[in-house]
Amino acid sequence: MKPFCRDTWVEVDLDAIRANVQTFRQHLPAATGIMAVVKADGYGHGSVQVAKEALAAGADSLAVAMLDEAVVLRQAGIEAPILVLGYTPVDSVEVASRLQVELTAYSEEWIFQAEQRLQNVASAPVGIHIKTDTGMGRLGVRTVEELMRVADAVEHSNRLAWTGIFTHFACADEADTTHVRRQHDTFQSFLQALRQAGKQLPKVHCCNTAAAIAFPEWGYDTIRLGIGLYGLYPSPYMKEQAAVSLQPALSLKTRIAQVKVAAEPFTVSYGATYTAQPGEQVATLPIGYADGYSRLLSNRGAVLYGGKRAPVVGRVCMDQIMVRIEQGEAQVNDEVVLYGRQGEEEISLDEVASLLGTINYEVPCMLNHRIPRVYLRQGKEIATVHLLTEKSTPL
Ligand code: UAH
Repeated sequence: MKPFCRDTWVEVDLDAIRANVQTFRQHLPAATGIMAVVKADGYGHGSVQVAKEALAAGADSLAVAMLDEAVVLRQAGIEAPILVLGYTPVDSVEVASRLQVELTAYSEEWIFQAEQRLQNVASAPVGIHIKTDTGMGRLGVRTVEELMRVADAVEHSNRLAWTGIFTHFACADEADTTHVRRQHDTFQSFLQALRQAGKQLPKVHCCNTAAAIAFPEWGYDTIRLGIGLYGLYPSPYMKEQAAVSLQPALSLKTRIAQVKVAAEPFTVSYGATYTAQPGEQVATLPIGYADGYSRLLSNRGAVLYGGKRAPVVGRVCMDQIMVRIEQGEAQVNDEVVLYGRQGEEEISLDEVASLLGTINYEVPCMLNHRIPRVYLRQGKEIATVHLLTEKSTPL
């Protein structure tokens, strides 16, 4: 029996994930590790499956945005080091301690509070990566003085261990390298100040995918590999440069639910914004904006059928869309590709992002738990995950 009851699914090619890790392995200095960034459920691909594949392919640690995402990985039996990149409320530090998850810190106050909360906790000290804000304007210490105070506080703690220092770049994916170079200079000056104060530097990291591609020599102890892990380039500029060759891992597929051939004109979907003309073949597909297929694709998007493009006609509904199929006689159950390849044609996440006026990162993240994930190795299905029907705590 099929493990899910709908004809719309995401396919994740684990061989592509593996190949992308290996590509970065070759691109980077041998001493630089790879921290696989699997926040946001692995950018919509499934954090547990991507994490396992990335680790098997040569990544040595993982990163998430929030502690709950790390809990999911530990519950799945993953023992590799995990860093939470974002803010952790201090009342959750016991969870981090119990699960041995490293946290990001950037305030003396937070460190004192965390230290107090952990006084009666028996497990090993919680690893802390200090975040420096060198020009992102988001999280992190901004001056050498602040950095010294935070570093001293962590060093003096017996419940926290200083295990990392990092920064995050704002413009590493752009042709103009002024901002990223300025940020890197500031980061270097922070590191130098710590050395001069006699401090032993822990794990140092600053590169996201874009910086790892453009400046592999800035890899330090590890890079934080996000979008590149999934086979996507951080920006159209970086795609054009093609300094590394990446393989997209995600496809979105469905099957036709109904076919109508217009004997006379009929209007399609809410608002009747499209009229099918006699002879036109309109197929209804079981996917909509409630799955993360944006309503902004109404009368703009396209899908692939029989290796050819078929335009989305009318408005995207909550659970269904309609497409005009111009070749062949479409049948109920025929496969349609919404994102990915079919034959020689491709609808890339970059193309969809550009239609939506956003970045490729957002497109897979929008695909939510209504859509089952099917994992492939060598083109064969090896596992499925359908979060919608997974058991949860009863009310
Ligand atoms: C702090 C931090 C992030 O928020 C994200 C990443 C990964 O970025 P890419 O997806 O662009 O590689 C790293 N670090």
